[in-house]
Amino acid sequence: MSQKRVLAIHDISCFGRCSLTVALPIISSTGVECTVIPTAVLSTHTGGFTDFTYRDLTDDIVPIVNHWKTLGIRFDAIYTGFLGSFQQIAIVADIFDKLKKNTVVVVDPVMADNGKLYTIFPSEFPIEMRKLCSKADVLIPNITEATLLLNEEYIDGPYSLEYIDGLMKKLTILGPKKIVLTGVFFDDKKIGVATYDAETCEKSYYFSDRIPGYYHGTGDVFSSAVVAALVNRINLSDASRIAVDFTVGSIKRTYNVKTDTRFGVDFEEGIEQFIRDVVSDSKF
Ligand code: PXL
Repeated sequence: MSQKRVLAIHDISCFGRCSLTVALPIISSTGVECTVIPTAVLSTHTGGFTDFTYRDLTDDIVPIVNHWKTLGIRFDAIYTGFLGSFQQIAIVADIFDKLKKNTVVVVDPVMADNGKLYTIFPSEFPIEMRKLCSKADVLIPNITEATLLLNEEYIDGPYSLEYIDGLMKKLTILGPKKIVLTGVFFDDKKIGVATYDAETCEKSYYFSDRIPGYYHGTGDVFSSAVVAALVNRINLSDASRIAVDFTVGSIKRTYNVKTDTRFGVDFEEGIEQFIRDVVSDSKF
């Protein structure tokens, strides 16, 4: 069996543990090659820091892909997260078409949380993001992103099972056949994920204790773990369960030592257990 290869298309936020600085170690740790296209270099992520630097690398993206086309490189998965502009979204959508060859496309439509579009994005951003999401095989939104993609009003939880199932079904109508919906809760104690596969009609729910506070980069830790598990031929519900355990463990370690929540979560000390979980469920 040849080694699997993922292409991760995200920015590099030099400090703050998100995007590529998270995707690379998590995906690589499971024995999968992680190729990257850095879309921008920032001194930190944009969540809670001011005066961060931003070097846009949009002009480099197409030449990188054109070079690869001469090399005939194939990817088992392409994984995208934070994208900084309409132009980047359009370019990445083209890349899916150019590079897809028996490739699973995973889109985390990073743009909003807690009912609000991130302030750095214009109000039309979800419309462009919807176009990208329509090309995904696996979509990993939180509830706010799901409502923006569906052009629905955001409502506060706790949610009902019918509401969550309805959101996931409607998202599959946009294009992706597999949905992993994060930030799902039916009461105030537990929070977790729901999954839906429109091809098999399978659904799953997995919850963990809610930890107080808002931790940056947890969406990227979670989605990177899902991608790593899926490429290791773990099914959608087990991949999501493993990713929840890994993310929650990372949040707990960070909560216990009271690190500044902007600095990201301590996922590094959970990697050993994460690898064990992936290996025990992997179909290889
Ligand atoms: O974690 C997502 C993310 C990635 N990259 C940048 C961000 C964010 C979230 O705010 O600002 C630059």
